[in-house]
Amino acid sequence: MSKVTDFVERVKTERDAQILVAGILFFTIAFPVAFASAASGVDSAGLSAVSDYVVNGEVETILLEEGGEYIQDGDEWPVSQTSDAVRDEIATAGGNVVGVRITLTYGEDETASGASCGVVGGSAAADTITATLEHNEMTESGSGENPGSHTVDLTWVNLSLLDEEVISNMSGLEIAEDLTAGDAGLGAYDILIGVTAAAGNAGFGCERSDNGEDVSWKIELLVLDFTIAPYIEVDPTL
Ligand SMILES: [Ca+2]
Ligand SMILES: [Ca+2]
Repeated sequence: MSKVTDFVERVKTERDAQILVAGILFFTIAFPVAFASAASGVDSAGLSAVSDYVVNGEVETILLEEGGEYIQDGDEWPVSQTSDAVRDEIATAGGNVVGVRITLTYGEDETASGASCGVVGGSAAADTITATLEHNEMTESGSGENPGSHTVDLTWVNLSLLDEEVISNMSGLEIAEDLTAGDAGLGAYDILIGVTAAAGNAGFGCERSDNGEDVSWKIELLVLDFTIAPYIEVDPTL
């Protein structure tokens, strides 16, 4: 007789075996029911009502690329990145990719040539360094002048919710939806870095020239982790 058949026979006849079976059935049926009702209780009582909520969020950055290039005047340098390259880091950070960021730094490389440059060398004219970020047909651009640095963020969730102390007139679920990117945050990120150079004026016998600029950059993904809790007002007079 197999062990299973043996056990079935014991269940038919022995009281201890019957209690064991009843216990197993209770735990396998009762616990999922208990957890399910607890979870739906949180939903219905906690976040689905339109009420006052407090959101705590933290944006983590994941490095996609650090690079640099001498970009000629009038040229644009393209950079293509995808979320696949940092899939594990995204998962570790919680998976909610809400934006892409580029930080650019640049100096000034104008040259002055001519016998009188030591006296009437003039001064540099600022170049314009521009970055354009694109993801899922959304774009964001930002420019800066050299020498210096600037940052451009392209984001696709309502990050302004994080700046509010208390959010009213929304349900917690709506807030969560507005802060969650899902699959729309993943995929390709296309970046263009452009330089428009300008040369300053110098005095007689000296000429300034500027062919472009040496630009360094850091490209990062922005990953948002957040919690939403009902806002409970404490009466200070109590
Ligand atoms: Ca210049
Ligand atoms: Ca330059």
